[in-house]
Amino acid sequence: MSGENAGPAASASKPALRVGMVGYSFMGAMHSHAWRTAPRFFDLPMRPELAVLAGRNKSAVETAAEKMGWRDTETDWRALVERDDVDLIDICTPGDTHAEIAIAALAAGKHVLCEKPLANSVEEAGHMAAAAKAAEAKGVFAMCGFSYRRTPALTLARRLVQQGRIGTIRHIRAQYLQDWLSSESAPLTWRLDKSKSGSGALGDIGAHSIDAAQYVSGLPIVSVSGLLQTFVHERPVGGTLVGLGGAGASDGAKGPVTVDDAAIFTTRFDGGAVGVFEATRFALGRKNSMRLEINGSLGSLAFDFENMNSLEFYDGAEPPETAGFRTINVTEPEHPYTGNWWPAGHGLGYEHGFTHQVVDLVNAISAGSTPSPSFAEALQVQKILHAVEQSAEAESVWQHV
Ligand code: SOE
Repeated sequence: MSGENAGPAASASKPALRVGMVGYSFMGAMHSHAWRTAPRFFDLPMRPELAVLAGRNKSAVETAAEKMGWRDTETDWRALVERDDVDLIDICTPGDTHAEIAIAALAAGKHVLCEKPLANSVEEAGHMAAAAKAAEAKGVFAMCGFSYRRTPALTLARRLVQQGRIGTIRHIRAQYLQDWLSSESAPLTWRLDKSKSGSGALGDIGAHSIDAAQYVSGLPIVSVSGLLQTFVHERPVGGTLVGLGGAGASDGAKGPVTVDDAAIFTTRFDGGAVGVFEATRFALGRKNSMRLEINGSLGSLAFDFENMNSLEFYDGAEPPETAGFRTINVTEPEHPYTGNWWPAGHGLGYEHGFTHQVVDLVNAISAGSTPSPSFAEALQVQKILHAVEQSAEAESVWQHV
């Protein structure tokens, strides 16, 4: 069965895939939407069910379950992973909890989908990858949620690289620019607490760029040199969250920011290509500008998530007189995933990458094949994050991954 472009079929006869999810805020809502929507637009070999939602606060988790369509709730993830009416655990919590939940779930024979970055340290990620490898021998699978690679334009970019249209890759330029921390009054949230998030812009959004760059180019990063910067060292505790930022309480109470606000690093890729990466949540005016540009011997590609339904392509084979970047509207049935959605030309949004993630995961589980990005692949990303931190600490000494 083709995952990318196969429409839905009658589902009653399909085996159920009963999902248990931990966490119900931004990512939890997004994943709930994806589990619900995937079987309505794609012909999946299994029938996902929103079975049990877990969260510590009983009334809050019950309200979330009601709103997002979950059948039952738990207030302890340990009880969730032991339930025999759940087949898969979806982890949508901050990074400090990923390893414990994922390892327990895999030991209990549940498939796992875990939000990115895989963990808060290479050590934890290594344990998770080992647990996933052991589980796989028993037909239990784990995947990490790097959703951007399922944006049709980025999947198409990879396809063009694989078709040889770009030739030998020389440069990879990746920027992930947001601005929700620009104001010094934005409150101190878990994303700014290293003990919860592992790192700041580096792991939160730089990790997406690393995954996308390696996925599209097919080239692994082998060494890095980085710098990290924190601009605002203290932020208000409490206050009103608006989206991810907003205004902190004005009563004067402040707490320390323990992560990087900006991460900049250069990389070498296997085979000789070079990369420049930048991740920040202080690029005022840039909302979710996840950009990737690749220059090869035969062509170039450029993508910006703020214009996510298109891909810029420069074909070096065209005569110089008429050559130039042209915009491919990645909205046609010939494009990855898009044929399952709206009539040609109508476009997709942020949430579709998460739905495609569910589609690919369910297809892999049903086929008994390793989903990608596997925990082993996500461990390699974790090693790159760590190498950037080490390099930054040592003031730009090259670090091998
Ligand atoms: C915040 O920077 C954030 O929500 C990330 O945590 C997500 O992974 C990214 O998709 C959007 O921005």
